[in-house]
Amino acid sequence: MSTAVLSLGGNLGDRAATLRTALAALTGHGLVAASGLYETPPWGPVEQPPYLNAVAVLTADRDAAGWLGLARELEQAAGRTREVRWGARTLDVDVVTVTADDGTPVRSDDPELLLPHPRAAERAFVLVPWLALDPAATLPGHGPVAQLVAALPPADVAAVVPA
Ligand code: PH2
Ligand code: MG
Ligand code: MG
Repeated sequence: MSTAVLSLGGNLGDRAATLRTALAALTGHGLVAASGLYETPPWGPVEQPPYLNAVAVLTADRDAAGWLGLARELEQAAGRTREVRWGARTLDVDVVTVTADDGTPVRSDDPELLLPHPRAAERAFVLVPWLALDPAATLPGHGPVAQLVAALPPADVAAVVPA
């Protein structure tokens, strides 16, 4: 058994329907809690439409590779194709953290699955929904999510708005 934090996002098609469908599918996979949907400005070097993002926490009999497999299943079910890095997509599901049953954070340097997610600490679209879902959340190696949100540029935080 392990607990995973997943970040879900999409900016093509009916974004809300895609995210709601993905979150509904997670109820069959050990969903513990899910954030609401947040409207977020696109992050990164590619010009693209705004995203809807959400965060989910799940506990199930999966290891890190198993969580990545579930993320890819959800992406495929949403018609995701592999395209430009950081570009527009119907659904992106990223594994942010995996925590073993004894509370130990799982670390992975597999380029297919870096854990904890190497850019989560900078991303308001991950941290703000995660903090709303779990005020006690911590990002292994970085500290409490509340402190990470407090350290972000206030404009980044203010731009992540409940949808
Ligand atoms: N995902 C990306 C690139 N940029 N921006 C926002 N706001 N939300 C995302 O989920 C996102 C992004 C590629 O994974
Ligand atoms: Mg991503
Ligand atoms: Mg991804």
